[in-house]
Amino acid sequence: MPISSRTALLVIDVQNDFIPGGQLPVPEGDRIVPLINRLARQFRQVVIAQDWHPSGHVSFASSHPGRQPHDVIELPYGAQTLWPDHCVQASAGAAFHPELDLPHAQLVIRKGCNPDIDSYSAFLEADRRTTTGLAGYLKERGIDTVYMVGLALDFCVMFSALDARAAGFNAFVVMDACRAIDLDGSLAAATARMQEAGVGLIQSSDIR
Ligand code: VGL
Ligand code: ZN
Repeated sequence: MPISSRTALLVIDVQNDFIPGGQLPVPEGDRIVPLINRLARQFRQVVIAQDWHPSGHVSFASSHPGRQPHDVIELPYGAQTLWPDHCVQASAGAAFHPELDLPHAQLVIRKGCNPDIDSYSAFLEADRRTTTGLAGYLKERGIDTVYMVGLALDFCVMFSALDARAAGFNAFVVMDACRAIDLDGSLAAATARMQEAGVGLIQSSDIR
């Protein structure tokens, strides 16, 4: 697959809290950083997503007395998995992995900033109504195809890929440039959902 000028790379949540040693570590999350750096060199258009929660965010178990991380609660917009406090705005855990090297990235899109709404997706918050503006940005720049890499494959990468498809983009997930949390079979479920939605699941060696 050659890369056209109408294509962007979306690098999702490669932040310290999602790396082993962070607050919500994704196994082997650090391993993909050199590959992402290398892949990104092949893309003219690079966008970075950054999970960016206010303290006391609704997705934090600590905001719900008696609840533990990984509990699932009902919120006005539906089921919400609870997490340890993570990616608190301007904290060290919210910063990008120190070796992430994307000097030519043109946009950092921060998500999950609304205290009452989570946002796994870089396009649409969990209420499925509030947009981040990313689809409009990409469309105004003539982008019709989005490749995605990053963390976590079964949460933020999957929802971003599904929403990219729903917004009319061709969408590819570069599987070896992602890692998963894999909570209760979430990785297998994510793979099936993405395939069903027409997301291309590829390897970095498919891009040249
Ligand atoms: C993510 C859980 C909570 C992710 C973000 O980046 O996949 N997962 N916040
Ligand atoms: Zn989060």
